[in-house]
Amino acid sequence: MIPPGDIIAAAATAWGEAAIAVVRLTGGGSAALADSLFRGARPLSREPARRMALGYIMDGDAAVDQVLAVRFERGASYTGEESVEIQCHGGVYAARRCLELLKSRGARLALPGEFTKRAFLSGRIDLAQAEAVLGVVRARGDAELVSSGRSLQGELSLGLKKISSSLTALRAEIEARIDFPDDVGDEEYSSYAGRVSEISEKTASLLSRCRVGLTLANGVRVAIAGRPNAGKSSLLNAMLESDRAIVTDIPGTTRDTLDAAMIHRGMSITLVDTAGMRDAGRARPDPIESMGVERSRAAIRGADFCVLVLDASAPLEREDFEAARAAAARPTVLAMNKRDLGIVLSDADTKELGNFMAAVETSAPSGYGVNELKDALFEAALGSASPYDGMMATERMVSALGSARNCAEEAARALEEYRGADIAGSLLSEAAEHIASLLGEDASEELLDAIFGSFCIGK
Ligand SMILES: Nc1nc2c(ncn2[C@@H]2O[C@H](COP(=O)(O)OP(=O)(O)O)[C@@H](O)[C@H]2O)c(=O)[nH]1
Ligand SMILES: [Mg+2]
Repeated sequence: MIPPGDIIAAAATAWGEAAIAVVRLTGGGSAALADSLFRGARPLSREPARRMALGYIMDGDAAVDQVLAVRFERGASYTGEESVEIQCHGGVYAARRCLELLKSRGARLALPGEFTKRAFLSGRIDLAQAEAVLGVVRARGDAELVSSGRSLQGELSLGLKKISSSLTALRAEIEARIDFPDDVGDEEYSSYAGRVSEISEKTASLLSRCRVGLTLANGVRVAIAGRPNAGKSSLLNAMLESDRAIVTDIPGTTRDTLDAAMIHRGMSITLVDTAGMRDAGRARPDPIESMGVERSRAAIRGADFCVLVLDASAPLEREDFEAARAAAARPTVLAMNKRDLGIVLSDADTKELGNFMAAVETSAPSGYGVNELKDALFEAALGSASPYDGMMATERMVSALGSARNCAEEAARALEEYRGADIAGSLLSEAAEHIASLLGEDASEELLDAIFGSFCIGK
């Protein structure tokens, strides 16, 4: 609960030189508090709600800044509470002064995410929507923004609520029969089982869309492995369409790993160039190079996927096998590079290296096949799902949805096997609890602190 009169204030825009800096405050009595330092044609509390008023922020008799201010009424603001927003001139000083004045009049500085937390506590948005706000703020690509917007608008919440009410209705029906198990016929059991399966399918479909949203939010990390001179750095540059990595024909040029991010079809992909697997068994291994090889292995372990680059114009070498062994730690896409020089490697050759999700012929200098390679990575991450069907979700949400689906599936099995309506009933109530946790019903203070603590101050 929010104590009455607890007015919080924060800068809503980033500190720095900019056109405007927005300071906002929320809580019962915000407009009256703003009246104590705003001087316009009339007190802000007497201006119509949601209408900008021009005036000055006063420190005693001195004007600190000329501002535009607006008040929002309870029930019609971001937080759901009475709120005020003051647009100071950009830069740091005027807004900071305005905040200090607000503090001296009784407001306190907001904690991270406290505005959005209040929107949740006042019931204006549920937890799934609150977390989607963060998705919008952090979006790096188009698809991610679309999926966050969708969750923010409440599409995910609506899906969850529908599942929740089907669960409740069905549970009530099943539980009413528990007291008279002998009266429950086979047909009734299988009709219940059918309805539970339907719920579990709906949950699974929501889950897969949330997985897409989570993948978009996390982005994917891809390590580029292969023997020295296969063309790893060249391919990285071609994928980025910039010369990030140094390319030479001297094997072992890349000694450290290098990260670079790009967006492909709305998804953020971080490419990690690696030093390449040099034959560790050489007579006099270079110590810096050896460290690079160790880092390459660590980079692969830290990645979601791997691209194994082969010089397809030459026969396989021992180092290719070494690189393939390291890459095998992650699902891997094969790049058959140097296609322009003529491909000599056969399918049988590459089969000896292992199993791959896809193989793409590339030629780094001309960019041939590079887009296909990006597509292959995209499909490795998202399968056939369209990124634009995603719904923004967090690990917590995906895991709760997964548990709800498991409970529903198990309940359907229990009913199919006539294992008793009571087992099914309790599994369904467990599923309902997982769904409720997604919407934030009965959320603990610790959970809320963990979620909103990752927001910025002023959001
Ligand atoms: N002809 C041709 N040369 C390539 C291709 N990719 C890379 N190279 C050349 O191969 C050499 C090694 O490339 P580099 O990207 O440094 O390989 P890395 O050691 O795997 O990072 C350089 O001289 C590149 O210009 C390609 O597709 N075709
Ligand atoms: Mg290199």
